[in-house]
Amino acid sequence: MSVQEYLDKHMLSRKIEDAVNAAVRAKTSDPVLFISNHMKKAVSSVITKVKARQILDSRGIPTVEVDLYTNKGMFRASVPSGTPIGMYEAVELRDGDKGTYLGNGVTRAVRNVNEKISEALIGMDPTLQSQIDQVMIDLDKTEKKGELGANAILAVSIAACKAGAAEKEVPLYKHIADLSGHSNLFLPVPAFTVISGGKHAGNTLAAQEIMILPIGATRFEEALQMGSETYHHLKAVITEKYGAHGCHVGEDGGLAPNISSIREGLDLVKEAIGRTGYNEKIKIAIDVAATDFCIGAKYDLDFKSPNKSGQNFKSGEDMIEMYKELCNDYPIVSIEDPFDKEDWEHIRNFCGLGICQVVGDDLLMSNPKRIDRAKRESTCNALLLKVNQVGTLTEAIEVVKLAKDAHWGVVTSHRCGETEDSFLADLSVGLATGQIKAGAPCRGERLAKYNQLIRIEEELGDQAVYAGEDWRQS
Ligand code: 2PG
Ligand code: MG
Repeated sequence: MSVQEYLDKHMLSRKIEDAVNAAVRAKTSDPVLFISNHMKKAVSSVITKVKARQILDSRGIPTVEVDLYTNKGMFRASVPSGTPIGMYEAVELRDGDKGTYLGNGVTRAVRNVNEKISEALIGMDPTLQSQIDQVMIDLDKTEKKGELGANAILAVSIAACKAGAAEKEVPLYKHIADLSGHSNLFLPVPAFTVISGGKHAGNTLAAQEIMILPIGATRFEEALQMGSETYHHLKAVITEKYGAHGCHVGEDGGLAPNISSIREGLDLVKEAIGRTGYNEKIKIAIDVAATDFCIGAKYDLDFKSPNKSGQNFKSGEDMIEMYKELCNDYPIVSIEDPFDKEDWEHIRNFCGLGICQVVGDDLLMSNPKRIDRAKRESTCNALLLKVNQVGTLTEAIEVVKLAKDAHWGVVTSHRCGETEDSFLADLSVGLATGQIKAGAPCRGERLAKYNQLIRIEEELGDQAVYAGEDWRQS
């Protein structure tokens, strides 16, 4: 490495220039001492070590955890994982050795952090998030981060962000807001998954999630209380109707009674909301995840009932009619992935009706090109942000900007395979997304996020603003 490259890598030229400028401004009589003290302070804030390991996520499947060290201490981050959807998302690097963890090991990604990324980042200033992310992108050299693995890169990116906040001595959400260039901080409206289905549960419900949104709460803490109370009333409603075994939970912590229609699930949720007395303060959202049961041009709503599969096929038009009726009969304000990820025609037609928020998750895969197309064709009006489909924090910030430029709603989202990392909470506040989906108000890996939002609200005190009725405009 040449001297110039070394200076550039560690941002030393800029720091030396800053120190000299400060000495000139101070008109110091001892510039050498002044500059050396200034430099000592400036270079104290560097990454000194990056160490990764393999841990297990909430499904018991390996994922990557990183400890990133600076002179300020150790900063830990781990990455979530979900059901892979396709060619547009960043690559989650897995070992593929069927004899170990059924092929799901991440030791290659871990090695990439310990051997390649670590060497490239040591000496860098942790506050310079975009440079850190760019170094990893350049090192990877592939479009979808397939060489180092997005799971390796993202874990380091998040750990660096935590180190950057500590370096600046500001809360994590504040550092994220600075990085994204705005000053609005909102506590998001939580979308609590209360009923699980689809690929997330063993029942026969085709749709993946029924969620509740406490839009009428005045504070996040109150929203969490409403969510918890509704969840427990729902448990009682389900127990009365299906017995206690109806209260097993799916991967996101939602209850998974053996129901087979969305209407059945919505009736249970409506009954539970009624018992809380919160009524119109709580709205409903659905993640249909329709890609999972689209066969050809038809939707198989009985895809999980082996005896009935194929008998309840619906066309795209039938699905639009079904959604219209559901939105009419229940307080539904948001539907995610109502159609297959390539069924641009029907989602556009449905979105055009303007009945509710239409969220693109599998449709968009948090991919800028797909977001651009959706903006041009008006196929949805909200983004589900899954940071691990993007791969770095800097790019995730850009993706959110794309959505906000189109005046879309933005939902900061967990994955079905989560860890106890609470980063998502700070991210949703720092990016002022107005909405967060982190599963049920139940199970530790989900509550890691919601409980962190309680702490953030407490820390912000009088400055805390709950997105509430402005959940889509934050
Ligand atoms: C979704 C997510 C989270 P997964 O579809 O919105 O619930 O699921 O992580 O399986 O993609
Ligand atoms: Mg989804």
